[in-house]
Amino acid sequence: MDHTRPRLRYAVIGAGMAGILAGVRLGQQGEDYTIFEKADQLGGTWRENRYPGLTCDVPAHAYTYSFAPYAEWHAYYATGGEIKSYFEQVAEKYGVLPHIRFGCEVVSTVWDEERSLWRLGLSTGETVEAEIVIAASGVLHHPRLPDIEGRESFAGKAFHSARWDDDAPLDGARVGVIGNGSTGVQIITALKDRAAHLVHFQRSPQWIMPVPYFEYSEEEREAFRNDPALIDAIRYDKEYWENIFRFTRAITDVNGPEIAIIEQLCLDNLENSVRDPELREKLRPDYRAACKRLIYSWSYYDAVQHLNVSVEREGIARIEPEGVRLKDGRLIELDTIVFATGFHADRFIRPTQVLGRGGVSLDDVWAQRPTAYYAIGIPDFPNFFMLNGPTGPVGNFSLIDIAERQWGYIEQLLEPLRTGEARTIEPSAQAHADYEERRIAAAKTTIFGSGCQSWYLDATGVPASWPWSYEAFADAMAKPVMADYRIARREALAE
Ligand code: NA7
Repeated sequence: MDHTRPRLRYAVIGAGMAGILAGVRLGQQGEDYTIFEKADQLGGTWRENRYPGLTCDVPAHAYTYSFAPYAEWHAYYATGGEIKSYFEQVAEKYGVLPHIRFGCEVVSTVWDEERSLWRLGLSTGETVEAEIVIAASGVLHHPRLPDIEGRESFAGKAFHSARWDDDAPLDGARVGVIGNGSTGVQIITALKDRAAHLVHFQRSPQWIMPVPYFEYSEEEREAFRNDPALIDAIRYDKEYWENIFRFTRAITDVNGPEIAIIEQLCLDNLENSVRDPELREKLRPDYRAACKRLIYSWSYYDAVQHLNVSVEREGIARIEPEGVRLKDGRLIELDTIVFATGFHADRFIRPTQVLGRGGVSLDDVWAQRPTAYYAIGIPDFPNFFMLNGPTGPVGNFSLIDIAERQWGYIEQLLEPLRTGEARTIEPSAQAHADYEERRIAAAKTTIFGSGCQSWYLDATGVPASWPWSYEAFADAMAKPVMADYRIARREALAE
């Protein structure tokens, strides 16, 4: 059937890595789009986190858009500041910046069935319309403060790692870091030479995977500038990708040989790096490797062996004006406390109020757990697509690569809307229910569900992530099963 191409407006929510990706791609296709960003700068997680030692644990050359390699990384792993600057440069180079409305939070987005469009309420008081919403609002951006008695009573500076206080005493000060995820580990590593006394409060020890670290010389950067093939050789390094494939297979095979190899590598790292047997035992995890997100570090075990650094495994009884009172009665006096206690990982686009067909609220649909068909869309939320939404892959690999694959999938869903053949598209309720049933059954058997606490788990204790291999994800994203979609043709609704 011949249709005229309709005018489509795209509202992209969030100017982080995924929102910029959407902007680049929509711009290349000449589409009419606006990115709404609540903050006054872009960069998402790389804007919000500024703590000392902030590093991406994906090799820098693998943590770029496939279409925008970058020669300037200072080292094999990039700092947060470098990554933010990279996104700023990409947004500028690809003409995305003029499409971003900064300081403009989307507070609601409501589906108008009659007109087949979304009405977005903005923090500025305006209402704007868009036929298509791309939710690129990030995952880990609602800080989770610990529920520790007396938290507010501390007399010094106390703050969450993602709300860094530049006035807090660090140099020559007594600093406590509560939390032992990637963030806590990176902060300890960065402060070991600055604080007079640095205390790492660990509720659970971590598996620490040793990784190489080296800086690139100016000559090497010059070579990268002149020959992008050198960058590709790192980005597409066979061994690196085999490790990723092996890692995701390991996640799905808790008794298999591959997870055993990971555990052995980490245990060897502990044995070979930590000299004091008492400290070594304190740092030894008692759950399966990769159950929590593996920590990649080349320097943490060295840092905790510095004389001014101590590891505290005794539970915290409360926080007092002078410091942290432990359950054994000791008081650790401190000037600064950093809560590296993670994020509410189940929020996604919320608190934005999202109302789909018939006024159905996303909050209600997600009352038990956030879900989406193949992590992309939700029944009754037409023309609404998520990047890095719930049940997407998580692990020690590049979320940029994940978002690019998701965008490739979304583009295929957009095609019938762009040609004018269809007015709306969304996954069918049946397809979504089948996907969730299979996903939950598989997720329970992954390493994430092997009995530890982590941000990977939903409120019912089921891992909230993609439970199959990386290859399976790549295959699924390569081509949508269009029969699983409910497509409203222009004239009539056809299932
Ligand atoms: P994570 O990985 O969620 O880690 C949070 C840490 O905080 C973890 O060690 C928790 O211990 C600890 N925690 C949380 N609440 C408390 C209380 N009440 N007392 C003591 N310790 C507590 O957050 P990150 O910011 O490090 O990293 C998040 C992700 O960002 C990371 O995975 C990367 O993808 C980037 P627990 O293990 O629960 O015993």
